[in-house]
Amino acid sequence: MKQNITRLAIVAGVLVAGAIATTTPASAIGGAAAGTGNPNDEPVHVDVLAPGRGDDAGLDGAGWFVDLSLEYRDGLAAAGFTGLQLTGPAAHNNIAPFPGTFSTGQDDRLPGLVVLTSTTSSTRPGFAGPGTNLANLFNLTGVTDRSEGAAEIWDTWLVGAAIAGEDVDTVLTVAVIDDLDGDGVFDDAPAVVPDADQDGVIDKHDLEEIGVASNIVTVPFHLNGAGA
Ligand SMILES: [Ca+2]
Ligand SMILES: [Ca+2]
Ligand SMILES: [Ca+2]
Repeated sequence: MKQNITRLAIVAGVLVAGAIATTTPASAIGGAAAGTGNPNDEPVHVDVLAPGRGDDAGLDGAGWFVDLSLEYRDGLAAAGFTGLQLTGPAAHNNIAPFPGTFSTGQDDRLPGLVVLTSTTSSTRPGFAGPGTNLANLFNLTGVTDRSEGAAEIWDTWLVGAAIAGEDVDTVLTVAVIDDLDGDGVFDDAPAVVPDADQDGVIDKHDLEEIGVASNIVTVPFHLNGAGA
């Protein structure tokens, strides 16, 4: 047990360090320009803190971060937030003190979130190409601000394998899906985003077709293929 706690502390330390070591939010330098109008009009506002546009991230296609700030205007219940999360592969998956499942698909803790890359593997087990919702691979989910009835959630993923390739240009796309079933909760993200507009590519236009509750942030960057 002591060993488990120590390991968790190490994981938490690494992830928190990553969360703090942010660069200029992508939306502040143009990321939100890919969105669907004034983000202040949307019930959810997404900021991508990492990666930054044009970054050359990672080791051998892994070891890069996706670090998000998600502000839900109507608070935690509307966000579908089901609890704090500290999770990961193998022995880290869904264990105390902050259990959460870890796989591709809809996140059990923040079930409206969609995270895509344009180069996501279609051959790794559980991965179905660029439409694969990567949200349930996030490691660390917590509540950073609850001012005025809103809820700001930070959500961080340390990418553990080259699931989007290496030495390749890619585009990260992040949004929160609309309340598709009308139950008042943003909890309707799909496991796999379909090519909804049938143009042969899965990207932000398909999210617009499905319906979003937030701005859509796109971040073009490079996955470094070199080792340490
Ligand atoms: Ca999860
Ligand atoms: Ca819903
Ligand atoms: Ca499409």
